[in-house]
Amino acid sequence: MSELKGGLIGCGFFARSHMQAWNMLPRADITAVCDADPDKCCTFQSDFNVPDCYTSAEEMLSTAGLDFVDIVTGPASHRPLVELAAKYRVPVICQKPMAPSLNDARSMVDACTNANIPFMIHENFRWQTPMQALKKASAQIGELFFGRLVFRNEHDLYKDQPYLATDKQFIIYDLGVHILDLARFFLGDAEQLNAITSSVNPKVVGEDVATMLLKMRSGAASIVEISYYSHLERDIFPQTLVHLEGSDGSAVLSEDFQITLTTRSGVQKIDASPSIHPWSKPKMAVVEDSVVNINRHWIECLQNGLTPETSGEDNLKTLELVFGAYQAAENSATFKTIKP
Ligand code: NAD
Ligand code: 89V
Repeated sequence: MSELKGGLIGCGFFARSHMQAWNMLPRADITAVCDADPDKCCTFQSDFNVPDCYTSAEEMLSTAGLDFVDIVTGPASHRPLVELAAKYRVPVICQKPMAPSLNDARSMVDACTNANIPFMIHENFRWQTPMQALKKASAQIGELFFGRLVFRNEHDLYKDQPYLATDKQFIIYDLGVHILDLARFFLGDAEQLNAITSSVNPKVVGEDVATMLLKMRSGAASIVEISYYSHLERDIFPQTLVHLEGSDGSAVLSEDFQITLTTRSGVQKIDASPSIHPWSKPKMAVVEDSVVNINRHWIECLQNGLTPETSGEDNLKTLELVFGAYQAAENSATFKTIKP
């Protein structure tokens, strides 16, 4: 199969991980990059030896002859950029969170559907090696009736992502979107959600701690705990811990990617450590390796005409939970999802 020609928009912090991941995948090649800031674009182009560089996304999409585009800008620009990709009928990947409102997100999905182009949200947490291994293990524990997903640390992520300290909606929008997606990955879609939020770190504007309780459509309960102000004996950022219980046993992902699978026939220990790539910071390996995995999934979908797991349509259900959580926290009420 011939190599796919890709373009990348947004040459900031996380685009470097995207680029390293693309460079590991022989079936795709990023031949053009774009950033509204010409200095950033030039530096990125030369750091990664990319042939073409643009400061206008429209110019890139209309002239570069791309098979797909990877949007790695912040959420405020996602809708106009995805709609531009749809205008030029270029299959599109867009970073999370999909958009600042459900209305914008729905318009993005509609634009891609009308243009008949594949649209994937770059929701990488379910592509982490330990999450894929846990999903496989959970097939052995029967009908799931309980899940707890925990992401608690006090990592100084404001250094690399300074915008997070000033965003009015912070942890549920930026990080909760990943963990709520994981809840759906393991336990299926949700029908009810309740949330309690707190703003603990005085240097941060939005909420930095949230606890959510979900009733899944299957009847299972899940608890989603997220915090960026937890001073613990050991800081395990960016690990997510997961505890699943089913009718035939339990599957638990503990610190350092160790899974304990307990069934009626015994206990099995599984090491689900991610690959540490030469370009990856060891602490960030679980996230960076997941970028390689999801990018590989995109190539497979594009080359074989398959729908990506985290298509725009699918991700609307995760985003609905994000905004539902803010609504529920504000009203001290239970949010009920609309779609069956
Ligand atoms: P950043 O601010 O470092 O980089 C964004 C870049 O996009 C900037 O260089 C900016 O000039 C450029 N840009 C903005 N609008 C543009 C436009 N219309 N045309 C061309 N360029 C434009 O941001 P970041 O920290 O890299 O985050 C980018 C996205 O990645 C966010 O949505 C964030 O949530 C997501 N992210 C995901 C993960 C993950 O693990 N999945 C990790 C970090 C960031
Ligand atoms: O998704 C994010 O924006 C990052 C994280 C490191 C949690 O993946 O902050």
